[in-house]
Amino acid sequence: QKICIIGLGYIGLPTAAMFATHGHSIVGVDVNEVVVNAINQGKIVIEEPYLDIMVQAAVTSGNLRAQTYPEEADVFIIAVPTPITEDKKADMSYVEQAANSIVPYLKPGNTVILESTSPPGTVYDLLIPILEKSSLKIGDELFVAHSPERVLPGRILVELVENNRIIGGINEKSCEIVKSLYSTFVRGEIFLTDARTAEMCKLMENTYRDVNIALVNELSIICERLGINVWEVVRICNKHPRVNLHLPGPGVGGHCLAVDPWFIVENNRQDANLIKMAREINDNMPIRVYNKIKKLTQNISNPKVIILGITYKADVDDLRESPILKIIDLLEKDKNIEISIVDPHIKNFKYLNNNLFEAVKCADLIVLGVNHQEFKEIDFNMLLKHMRNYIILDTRNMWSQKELEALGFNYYLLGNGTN
Ligand code: SAJ
Repeated sequence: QKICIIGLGYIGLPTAAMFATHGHSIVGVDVNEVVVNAINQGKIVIEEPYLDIMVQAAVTSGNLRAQTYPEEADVFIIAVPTPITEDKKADMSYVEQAANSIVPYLKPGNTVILESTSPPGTVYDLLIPILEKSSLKIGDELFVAHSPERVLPGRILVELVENNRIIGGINEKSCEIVKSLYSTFVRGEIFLTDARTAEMCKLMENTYRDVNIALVNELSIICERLGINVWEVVRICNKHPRVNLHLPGPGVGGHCLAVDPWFIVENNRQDANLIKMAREINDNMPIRVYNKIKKLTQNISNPKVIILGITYKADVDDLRESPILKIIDLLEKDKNIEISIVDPHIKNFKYLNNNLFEAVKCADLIVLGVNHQEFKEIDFNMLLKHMRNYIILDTRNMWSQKELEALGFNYYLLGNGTN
């Protein structure tokens, strides 16, 4: 089939490449010409394991080409961002623009799939009214479904194939058409439901994770005050067959967990208490890390602080909603503190110096923000030669307290009330 995919970002592009390498003819659309030109040369501008190889194969086969405007197709997939506004509401402008952009190209028998994460009601209240401008009979001549993406950055290509998939069609025919389409590459189970339920399922999956992380972050604060090591509590509790505590840390980032719960809160303020509070707990974690940094450097004049890792999580190049950026914002306001950043996944950022040994010259405190693989193999003996004071704040429980203390570091683990 011919598929037109609007939005060639973290979801649209892997999906396009996947369909293209499974025999479909794909026109990828993005407003960003840099992205479009790169793809047409078989290259990518984002970091995701194996995506470069797949895009290259897809483009070389002739099944994938990119452009800045849509064209006629059998199926249209909308995979544009749904960010959050300042006042914590879903910004649906990209979905709106994408939907409007395909209206002139819609023909009887076409299918429109919304993959973007959206507040419950989006398909009926926003998408369908736009699609109706085509004068096609919705559900009869034009089939519509919400099939939310649920893949984990860093494992996108594996999870696109192996994860179960939700398809929320506006009627049975829409469900069946979309199911047979995704069946070309999905090996997981495909669950059919209505559009509104699909919208809520997607939001609740990320909310479940956010609330669980908030629970353990709250526990981490309590443990620190009571002189208990939260990491030990989590390790032991999780031996129970029905307990699965998540991992505490410096906060929750990314364009999903830090955003999606607000899409539920938005129109349910009177009922969504736990969900809202969890968001607030996680959003406050960077302040706690900042306070800890202040405490650890209080007796040093003009302390130099090195932040290792600033992305929203390990082994990705994505900075969206990263809690580490909030810590940096707070540190910046403190004119006495000198900041240096090391992140092998980032090429361009203020204070960035990816030569670790140069960055730590005369440093007093190393803060591990993100547990990238690269930071597992650090030569701490070399660090000792360059630093002024030997303090470490590990927010991810990546390193061994015993080993670092034996080398002469003052090692602090976030959430460990015993150190
Ligand atoms: N985090 C913790 N503690 C944990 C787990 C994560 O603090 O125990 C933090 C991470 O450091 C990061 C944030 O949470 O800052 C989010 O990371 P993540 O790995 O939990 O999730 P994402 O945002 O990369 O991807 C999520 C996934 N959702 C679920 O697992 C329910 C993914 O499957 C979704 O497709 C994706 O959101 C999305 O696009 O919605």
